[in-house]
Amino acid sequence: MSAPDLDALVSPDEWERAAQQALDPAAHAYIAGGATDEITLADNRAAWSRLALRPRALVGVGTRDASIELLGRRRPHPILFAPTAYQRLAHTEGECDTARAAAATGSIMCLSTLATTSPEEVAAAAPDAPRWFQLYVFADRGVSRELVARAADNGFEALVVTVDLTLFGVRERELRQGEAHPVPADVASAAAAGVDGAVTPASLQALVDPDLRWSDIERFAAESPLPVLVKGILRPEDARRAVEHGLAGLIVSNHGGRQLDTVLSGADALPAIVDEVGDEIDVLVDGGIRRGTDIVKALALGARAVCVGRPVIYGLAVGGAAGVQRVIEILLGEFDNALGLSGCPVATELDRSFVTRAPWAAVQ
Ligand code: LAC
Repeated sequence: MSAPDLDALVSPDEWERAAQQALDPAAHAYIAGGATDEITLADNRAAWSRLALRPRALVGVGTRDASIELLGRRRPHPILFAPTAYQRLAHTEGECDTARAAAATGSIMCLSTLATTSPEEVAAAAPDAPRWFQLYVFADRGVSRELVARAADNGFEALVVTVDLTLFGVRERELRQGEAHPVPADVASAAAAGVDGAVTPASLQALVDPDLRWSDIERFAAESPLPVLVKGILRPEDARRAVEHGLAGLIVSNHGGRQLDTVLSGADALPAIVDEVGDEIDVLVDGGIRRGTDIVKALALGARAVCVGRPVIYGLAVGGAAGVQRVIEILLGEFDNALGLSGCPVATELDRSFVTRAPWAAVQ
C-alpha cells in the first residue's frame, strides 16, 4: 500500500478510516472496540453533539488565546494525550513517536503503565515532551513504587492513577479475535513485575489489584514525589473523596467506553463533578473528543483540559509522529476556530453560558 497523503485527511474521522486500513485487524479490534454493546462507546461522542453552542456576537475575536492553566502551570492549549496501552501495535516507533508529536504540538503525553516503551526510552526519544505517567496499581506495590520512581527520575510531572480497571471489561471485539488477539511482548512494567513474554488481558488482570481503595490512593498521594490525579471518576461523591484524600486533580472518564457499558459519558458526568469540586482541584474530561467544538464544550462545562485517546493512536498508525502531529493540529485548528466563532476568544473565559442542551437532542 502506498503511503497515504497526510494532508488529504482533513477530519479526525478520515484519520480513523485510514487507520483502520493501516492496522492489523486484531490490533484495530483492540484499539477501536468498547465493552459489550458499545452503547457508552457511541454515546461518548453523541453526548457532545447533544450540546448546542450559544455564540456571543461582536466581542472582537481577532486575537485568540487557547492557553489554559493545569496543575498550576500555564499550557499552550487544553489537549493531553490520554494514556493508551501497547502503542507499538499501531506503529513500530510506538510511544517514542507519540512523545515526539507531543513535543512538536506542546501537548502533554500521558504514558501508560502498559506502554511498549519504557519511561527512560520515552524521555530519551523526546526530552522536550511534557509528560505525565499513568499508573495501574499492581497487587505487588513494590513494582508500582518502582515505576513511580522511574517516572519521577525521567521528567514525568504528574501521576494519573486509573481507578476504573479493577476488573477488565468484557470486550467482544477482542473476544472474537480469539487466538489472534494482539499480545505485545515488550511491556516494560510487566517485565518489572516478572511477567515474561506476552501481556494478555488475563495476565494484566493478575497484576492489577482489584481491591484498591481510597486509603491506598491516599498513601500513594502522600508518598508520591509527583502530584497525583485519579482517572475514571463519574460520581460527584467520588470527586469529593479525591479532594479529601489529597489529590491534585481527577479525570472524568469511562475509559473510552471500554470497561462498563451503559455508564454515563464524560460530557454528561462532568457538570455535577465540576459543581462539587471544580473550585478545589483540577477536573479534566475524556471520551469522544473528536472536534474543536467538543473541546470548547468541555471547557464551557468547567473542565480544565481534555484527554484525547483513540485519535492519537489513529494518527500514529497512519503516519507515526507526523501523523499524530497532524491529527492534533487539526483539532487545535478547529479549537481556535471554534473559540473565535463562539465569541469567546480566551479559552479560560468559557463558561456555561456558551452551551445549552441541543434542541435536536432526543427527549426520552
Ligand atoms: C485498555 C486498558 C489496558 O483499555 O487500559 O485496554
